[in-house]
Amino acid sequence: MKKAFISGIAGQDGSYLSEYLLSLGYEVHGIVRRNSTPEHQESRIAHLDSKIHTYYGDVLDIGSIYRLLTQIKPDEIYNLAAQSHVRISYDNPHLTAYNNAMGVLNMLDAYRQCCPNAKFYQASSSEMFGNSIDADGYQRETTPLNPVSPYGCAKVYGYNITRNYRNAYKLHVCNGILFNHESPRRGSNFVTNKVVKAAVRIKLGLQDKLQLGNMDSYRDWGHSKDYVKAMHLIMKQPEAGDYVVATGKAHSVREMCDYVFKRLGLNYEDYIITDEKLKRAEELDYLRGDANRIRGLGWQPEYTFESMLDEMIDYWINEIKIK
Ligand code: G4F
Repeated sequence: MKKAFISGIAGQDGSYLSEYLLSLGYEVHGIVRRNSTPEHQESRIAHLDSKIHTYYGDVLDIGSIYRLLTQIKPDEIYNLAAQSHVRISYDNPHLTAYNNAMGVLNMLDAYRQCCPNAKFYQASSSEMFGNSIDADGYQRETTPLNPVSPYGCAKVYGYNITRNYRNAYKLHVCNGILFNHESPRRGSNFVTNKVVKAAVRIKLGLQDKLQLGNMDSYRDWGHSKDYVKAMHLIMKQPEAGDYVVATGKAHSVREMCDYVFKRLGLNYEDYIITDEKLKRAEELDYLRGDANRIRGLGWQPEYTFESMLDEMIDYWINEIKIK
């Protein structure tokens, strides 16, 4: 039985990855950050409680990482822990750098010393590209990294130190460069889930208006369930490498709002108010990924933009009606 160790196991991707690895027969271990409201902290993995092994831990608490990796001796390590909100990285730039840059180094170094025969996955991000875009309108593995947020800058360090450990120490370490990926488990301060939840509440008469920031940026949105399968596929390769994971289709925030409100029989223009505070000091305008490299290994997403949003709409209708 293979053993996996996941930092960020209680997050959206950590929870779907745990389910996927369990379905493949893995023993799954992971660290959960302590916070003051424990009842919310593990809600995404509560249904897996008896099947996975969780420990309090943090990528900044180097001692606990060394201890756990020494004890568990995993075959695969997935470093998913991060301060994952781009706008909040402007409010907390130092914390974002500690978690998303130093946290990667901590994990890599503990891995190198405790279990160097394992494989290591780093959750890199399309936010690293910033406003770099190839002439054909896509970002891919070779597109220059030109980050436009404290989050993106920290992720570039994580990406580079991962490549450095691969080359310098001949370790099996990989970067998945994931474009935006969503699901009903997405935090509701990310734009898709924020819009879906608010639109359902408006439909049910529980809310009048929705405040949003920039409506004209484009994102390549996929489903987290599809993307965790890509993570595992990347790790399965005999040779370590870096892979873009994306759908290849871009939609604006405005188009996403239009789809969601229309599905509920509403016109988004009647409800959305622009709030300058929700805009970023520097915006990333357009993301569309060319995932040909990983598609060449057989990966392809099962969800479309529409079926992903439909699932989120159904989730919130059930969730809100029950309460
Ligand atoms: O949903 P978002 O906050 O995602 P963002 O910033 O693209 O970052 C996500 O994807 C990255 C991959 O590229 C990940 F690395 C990162 O961890 C995260 O998962 O915002 C998407 C777009 C942005 O252009 C933002 O300006 O939506 C725009 N937006 C407009 N109004 C808003 C809002 N975003 C949020 N969160 N809240 C708003 O009210």
